[in-house]
Amino acid sequence: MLKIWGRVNSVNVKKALWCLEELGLEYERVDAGMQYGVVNSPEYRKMNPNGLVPTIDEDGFVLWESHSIIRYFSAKYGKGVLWPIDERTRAVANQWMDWAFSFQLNFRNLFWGLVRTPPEKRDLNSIEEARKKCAEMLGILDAALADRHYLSGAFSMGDIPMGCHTQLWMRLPIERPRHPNLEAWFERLCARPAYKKIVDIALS
Ligand SMILES: N[C@@H](CCC(=O)N[C@@H](CS)C(=O)NCC(=O)O)C(=O)O
Repeated sequence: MLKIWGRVNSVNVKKALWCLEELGLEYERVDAGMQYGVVNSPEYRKMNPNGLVPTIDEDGFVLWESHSIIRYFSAKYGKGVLWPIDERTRAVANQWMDWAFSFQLNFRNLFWGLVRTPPEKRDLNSIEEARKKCAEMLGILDAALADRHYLSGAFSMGDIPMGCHTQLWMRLPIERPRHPNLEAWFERLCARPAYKKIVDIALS
C-alpha cells in the first residue's frame, strides 16, 4: 500500500496528494510535520533526512521532494495526461514546476506572515514586500496563460505546484491586482474534484 507522510495544510503535501488523487491512486496518509511531530523521529529521519514533508513509501521505495513525487507518479501512471509525451510540452510543464519554487521563496513570507503569525508579531513591511513581489511574479503566469487553458497546453503535472500556491494567493485576505487569465485558470482548477478535495481547503 502506498503511504504518504504529511499534514494536509502543507502546500508541498497538497501538491503530492492532488497528484495522487488526479491519478486515482489509493494511499494511506499519515499526519506528520508541525503540531504532529513525527518528522524528527529516527524512523522518519531514516526515510527523509531533511525532516520535512511530504515523504512517500511505495512498497519499500522511499521518495521525498514534492515535485519529484509528482514527476514519479505522473510518469508511472499518467503518461499522456499528467506526464506529457511530447518532450517540449513536458519541458514546459517542468519549467513551471521549477518556477513554482522561486515563487514559493517570496510567497512564504506573505503566507507565514498573515496566516501563521499572530497579529501583534507581524512584520507588515515584509508582508507587503512579499505581496508586491508575488503579484509581480503572478503577472508572468497570467501572461503565459493568455493563449492557453493550462500551463503546458492541456492540464498536466505542470499545473500542480502553481495551482497549489495560487489557491493560497486567491484565498488570502489581501489586495490582488487583476490577473484575468490567472483567475480563469484558477476557476478551471476549482472545477476539478481532486483540487476541490485536496487543495481548496481553508487556510491554516
Ligand atoms: N522542497 C521540499 C520542501 C518540503 C518542505 O519545506 N515542507 C514543509 C511543509 S510545506 C515542512 O516539512 N515543514 C516542516 C513541518 O511541517 O514540520 C518539497 O517540496 O517537498
